[in-house]
Formats: sequence, C-alpha cells, structure tokens
Amino acid sequence: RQAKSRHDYQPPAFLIPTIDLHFELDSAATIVSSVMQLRRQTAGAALKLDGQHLKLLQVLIDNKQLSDAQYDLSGESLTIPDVPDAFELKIVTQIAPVENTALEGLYMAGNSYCTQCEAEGFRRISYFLDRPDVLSEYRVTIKAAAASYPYLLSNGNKIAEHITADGSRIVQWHDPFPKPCYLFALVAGDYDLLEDNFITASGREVALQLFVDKGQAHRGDFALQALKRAMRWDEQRFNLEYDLDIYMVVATDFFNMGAMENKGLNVFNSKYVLAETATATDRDYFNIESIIGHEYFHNWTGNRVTCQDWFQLSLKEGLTVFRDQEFSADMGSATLCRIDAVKLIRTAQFAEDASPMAHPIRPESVLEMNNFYTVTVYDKGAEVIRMLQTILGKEGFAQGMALYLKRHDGQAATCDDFIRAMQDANRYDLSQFALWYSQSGTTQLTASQQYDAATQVLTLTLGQSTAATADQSVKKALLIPVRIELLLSGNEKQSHLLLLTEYDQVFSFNNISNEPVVVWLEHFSAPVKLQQQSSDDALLHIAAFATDGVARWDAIQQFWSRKVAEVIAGKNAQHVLPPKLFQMMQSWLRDPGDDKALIAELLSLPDFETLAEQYEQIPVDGILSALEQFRQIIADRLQSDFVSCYQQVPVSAYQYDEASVGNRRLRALCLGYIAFQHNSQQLLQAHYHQADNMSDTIAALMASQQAQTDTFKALLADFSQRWNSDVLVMDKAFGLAATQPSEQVFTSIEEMQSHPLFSWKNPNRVRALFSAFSMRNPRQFHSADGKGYQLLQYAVAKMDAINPQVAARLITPLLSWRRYDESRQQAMRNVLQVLADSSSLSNDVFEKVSRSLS
Ligand code: BAL
Ligand code: ZN
Repeated sequence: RQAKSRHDYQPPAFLIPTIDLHFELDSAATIVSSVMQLRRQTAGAALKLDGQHLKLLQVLIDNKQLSDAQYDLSGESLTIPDVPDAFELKIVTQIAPVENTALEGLYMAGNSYCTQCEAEGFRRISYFLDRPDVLSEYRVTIKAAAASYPYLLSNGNKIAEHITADGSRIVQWHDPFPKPCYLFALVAGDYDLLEDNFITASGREVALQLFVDKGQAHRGDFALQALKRAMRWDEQRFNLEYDLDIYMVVATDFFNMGAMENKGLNVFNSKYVLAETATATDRDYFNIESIIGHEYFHNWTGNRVTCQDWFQLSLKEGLTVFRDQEFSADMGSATLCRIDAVKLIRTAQFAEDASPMAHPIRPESVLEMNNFYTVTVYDKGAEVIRMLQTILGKEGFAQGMALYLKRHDGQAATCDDFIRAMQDANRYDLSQFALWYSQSGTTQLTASQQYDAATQVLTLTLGQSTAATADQSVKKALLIPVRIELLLSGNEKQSHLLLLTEYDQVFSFNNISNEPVVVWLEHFSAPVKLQQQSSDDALLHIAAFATDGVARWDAIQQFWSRKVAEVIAGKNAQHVLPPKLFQMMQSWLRDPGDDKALIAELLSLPDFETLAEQYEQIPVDGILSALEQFRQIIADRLQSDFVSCYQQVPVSAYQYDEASVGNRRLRALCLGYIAFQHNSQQLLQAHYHQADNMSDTIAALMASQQAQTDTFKALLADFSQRWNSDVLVMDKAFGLAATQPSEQVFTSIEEMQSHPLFSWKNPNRVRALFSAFSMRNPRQFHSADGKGYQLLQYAVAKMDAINPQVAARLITPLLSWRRYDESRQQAMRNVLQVLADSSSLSNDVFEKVSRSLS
C-alpha cells in the first residue's frame, strides 16, 4: 500500500476539456458511455486513467475500437501507451450500483440512484483522470424507466427531456462551468419537490428546487428558506452571486458525509435538510441552516475556484467552514456559534493533534484521502482563516478574498495561492503566518502579567511552544493573534490585539491606572491551549464582567478545569468551591437577562472530552468522578434556584428564533440539574409529556438519562414506540440508548441492532448507535473490563466490509490508546491488533490502525 506525498505533485499529462456522459440506469448493470476530448500536456506520456470496480466493455480512440493488446488494464487503472496529442476517447463501462455499499460513486439509496464523487468516487463510475485539477465541461444524458424515475438529475441546466415509445425517460443536462469530476452528480428517483426562486443582486432569477423523499415535503421549507438567506448573505458580505439559473438540493438517507456541494446539484444527508417542530431540535435547525449555507458557499470557494490536489483540501474546506460560521453568527447568536466552534477545537481537534493521525491543515502524506476529511483540515482550517481576518481586519480580508477569486476563477488553486492573494491585497507579509499550513500540533500559549503601580506600566509576557507530534518533530514559532481585554477598576475596559511572533515576547502598556484583570485570547482568537497565571478570583471576575460572552464562558470553563485538576491531584478531596461561585451562579439564575442561552453555557460544566485534552495521559476515572461530584454539589446547593428559574423562564408555542432557543436551553439546563434530586421524576415526565417540540422532548430524555433515573427507561420506550417508523427520529433514540451512562447500555445497543429500522448499510444508523457510544459515552466506552473497546472493534470490523469510509471514522477513539492507563492501553491495543491481523482490511482502516500501532 503506497501513500502519496504532497511534494510529488505533477501536473496532469493530459487535459479533458469536454466530456459527454451517457447513463442507462439499471441497479445491477448500469451502462456508462463516456466520450471525452483529450489534449496532451506532457510529451511522450502514456494515458493512465483511474478506475475501480468497473467492467470495461469498450475503448475507442477517434471512433476506432482498441484491441485488448492496445491497452493495459491492471490494478486500478487503464493505461493506453500510445495515443495522439489530441483525440476523442470513448469508454464504455458497466457498473452495479446495487452492490455498491461503500456509497462512493453511483449507488442505490433505497430505490433511488445517487452519487458521491468526492474525493475519488468518480473512478467507480468510469475511467477518468480522477484528480481535482482536470476540469471539464460536462454534458450528461440519463435514461431510466419513466414511471419509476420521474426525476433524472445532473449538474447545470436541463437542456432536453423526452419519453420514448418503450417508456424510458431520457434527460440531458449541460453544465457550462468546467469542473473537476469530484463535483459531478447524478440523482434519479421519485421525490416530493419543493420549489421557490431567488432574485440575485443583479436581478437574475434563480429557480430553487428541493427534492425530498415522498411524504417529507412538509419538512423541507426551513432548508429552502435557509438557502435563500445564504444566497443573500454571500452577496452582502462577499459580493458573490450565484451563477447558474437553477440550484437543486436532494435529500437522501444514505450518505457518507453531511452533504456535498456538487455544482448546481447538492446532495444532502436528509438529517441536514428535513425539519419540523415535532421532529427536529434547535440544534438540528441550527445545523441545517449552517450546512445549507456551507454547501452553497462552496459554489465560489470550492467550485468556481477548486483545489489543485487533495493536499489542498483546506483551501476550500477551512475557508468554507469559516464562511458558514460567519453566516450562522449573523443569523443567530454569534456568541453561541463561537462557543460551539471552540468546543469542537478543544475536543476533537486537540485530540487529533495528540493522536497518531496528527497532520497539518495541509497534510503532507496520505494513503486514503477519505481519512483526511478531518476536524484539523475543516475546523482548524477555519480557525486559520479566522486568524487571517483578525490580523488583516474584516475589510482587508474581504479584499483578499476578492483578489483570490478574481485571480483564480475557473482554476484549481493551492493554499499558497490563497495566502499570496491575501498578502498582495493587503501588502502584508504573511510568510510566517503560512506556517499554520505546514505545522501540525497544538501550540501551548503561556501568559503572565506584571503591573508597576509607580510607573503605571503593565507588562504582559507571552510564550509559545508546540510539542512534537506523531508526524513532525521540529516546531517553529508561529504568528499568533492574541486578542486581550483589560478589565480595570470602575468598569473601565481596553481592547488590544497582540501579535505574537517570537517564542517569548513582552508587550508593555503605559498609563494603566490600576492593575487590571486580563482576558487572554478573547473570542478564542487562536486555536491554542492557554496556560495563564490568573487566580480563581480573576477567572470568576472575567466570567462576570468581560465584554465578550465567549471569554466569560471560557473563564468559567478554565475555572472548572482547574478545580477538576485539583481534585485529581488530591489537593481538594472535599470538592470545596468558593462561595463567590455560587453567588454568581445564583445571580444568573435569578436574573438571567436576555441572553439565556449564554447563561445556560455559563452554568454548564465542561464535558469529559474537553477536560481530557488537558492531560497527556487521560485520568478517565478521575475526570468522571470529579465531574459527577461537582455536578451533584451544584445541583444540591442551587436546587431551589434551578426550580424557580425553570418555572420563570417563559414557555411559548415553538418557534426557532434566538430568544426562544435561549429559553429552551436554559430550562433544559435547569432540568438537567433538577434531575439529580430524588423527587424529580414528576417534573421530568411532565416536561416530556407537555413538550410541543423535539428540543423539549430530548431535554427531558437527556436529563433523566444522565441522572440515571428510572423515568428514563419508560420515556425512551415511549419515545421509541412513538417514532418507530421514522428513521430520522429513531436515530435520536439510538443515540439516547447508546449514551446511557449505566452498564445497561450494552444490552440496549444489542437490542437496537435488531430494530427494524437499524441497518448496517446505512451510515446514519451506524453512527447514531456506535459513534454516539464511542464518542459520547466515556464511562461505558472506557469501561474497565474493555467491553466498550470490544464493542467498537466489532462494529468497525463489520462496517469495514460494507463501508470502509464510515468504518475508518468509527475507529478514531481507539487510535490514541497510548494516552490511557496501563490496563486500558492493553485492552485497546488488543482490539486494534485483532483488526490489524485481519487479512481483508480496507486502506481506510489500515492507514489508521497501522499509524496507531507503529
Ligand atoms: N466537500 C465535502 C462535503 C463538504 O465539506 O461540504
Ligand atoms: Zn465543505
């Protein structure tokens, strides 16, 4: 098995300016004819096309059929040694969508046909130069039985449709924008169709079409409206208009990813499209808006300007995540959006940096590209873009974007091209900043302050260091934007941006009238770990008074992190907490003000995963037990305040807006603490039964689950019964069953696998059960007897034979076995070894297991 290296990039030996694709759809034997115009770029080179799981029927050059001796069909390529400099190539292949359980290429999603070509799925459809820097103009013809397939869709504009005498529907599409094959899409099926339109800033009308499974139309409207908001937002913020006359979105229950930005024909995991009050939580609505935005924003950052090679993935993904985050922030609570993003970095991304899969946002070496659709490439990538905006300012960043898109429109670009455009538009040297693209690992920031009352000079000292990672031993000093706020007496505040460029650096401020409390890394201005001297008192002061809500939340998170660490170190066996903390929490509960969602966050303990990343070797039992103790202490001490806050927060008919979301969030938070009282059963049941929306329903289920009440079993049974024919909601039931903190979870997972809606062939079902268990149930996943690890190994092995991409994602929590205690290390390594010994391991899982065990 051969990994590819970023430095080995060579431009394509041939270009394919046009491609004409014909599909005769048949679930067991689809015939694909591909007619391409090719142009040589490299003298003397043979033509080598990628192909996987294809049955080759015919190869013709300039209408002359080639004999077997004229080409070589070996491994996963078709090589034709002797070709002219410019020619027409026709290739006819046969594929079996019904056998395609990997869900890459053309596959069956129930009775519909669907494609997923990113990263390298097109090679499962036809032989091609399956790489993002080969851009072609596509014409696509699809033929299928008219009665069963009213909709035959592909990218671009529909140019013809007719029904033949024998009852076949034939539809032709043309996409005028040259694109790489990973953006090709085909969908065929019978759907409910929602239609709308959008008038662009320049006055063009764009038809919007949303295709959903039959009977689901009433769940599509929110996504359609979100799409219009995204289209308007991109015009207003970045001056970017949509370019085709039609924009189609198809929702499918069978999808490896969240969604896919195929030109003019997005395919979405139905989980990120379908929503109605009774079935979708506030979180679901948020995700739908953000992912609809994300895929739409790709039209410019990804489609009009794409990537030269897959090592550049963050060029489109980091940038587009940043864009969707900015969009979400403008649509709702900017603070809550940022807190969500920070949580993800502090859990999954820091964990990835500390794992055998550590890589820079622009990876250097890849065996299976699907393994690099990671939180590092996406979310740390977005943080890197955010830092650029912080350094250059919003206006400077927008100018850099405009220059980047102007320079590279219609091209396959690199991360260096992006940096260069930002640099040129702003006349700002970004050479040191560019290290963020090549250096992996989490940087540790140390911060301290000194105040000289006599001279009124405040001296701030910052230091940075990045520990060696699995992939890279030497680390350089990065350019780190550190936003700070000085909280002075008398409510006086000052904001500053410090640019840390050295390993150690001192910043002085004159005329500071009194010693301030310093808010470091305001708004999480860089994706780093912060070690600060601040006292507990200072942290609580920040939590109460900082301007930035994220900084307030961050301070209290750090406070808790410190308290947990003290307990684990044996320094606070009694779990003593300062009275000031309770006074503050009490005042929030008594007068939560307008931003109730933020108050809910301020009253939440950090989760296990965040705390775990503070330790090189993770003290699983210590963290869990300290968290449990503190939670119970808070629940007891503030019991009556939780009850009265719960009662006072207004309840009104469901609406998805910032204020109502905040109300529900704070009530759910209170309920979560109240659940730890013995007499909470009635309230939990009432909350569940009176809920007029899924957010409240889930709040009752989660509160009763976490407090391990008897009510949980009854509520989950009722919930599963009520929704037992609705897959989207049953995924929530699977998740709830899998995250029970008690040992009962093993029996429940076993039972859920026999549920009529559970299927190993559907990634959503498998993720709902097994990813929830391994990623959100630390107590039982890390069960001391190793049962949790064995269960995950069983799921990974089973899944690898069906869908390697999903299997490789499932395995992630096992990879960092070195970070646990001796006996857990042993148990995790054992199950990894069982997987490693399997003779039929996919590249996807092999890459991760081998990196982990080496
Ligand atoms: N390009 C894969 C799905 C997404 O990031 O939008
Ligand atoms: Zn994306």
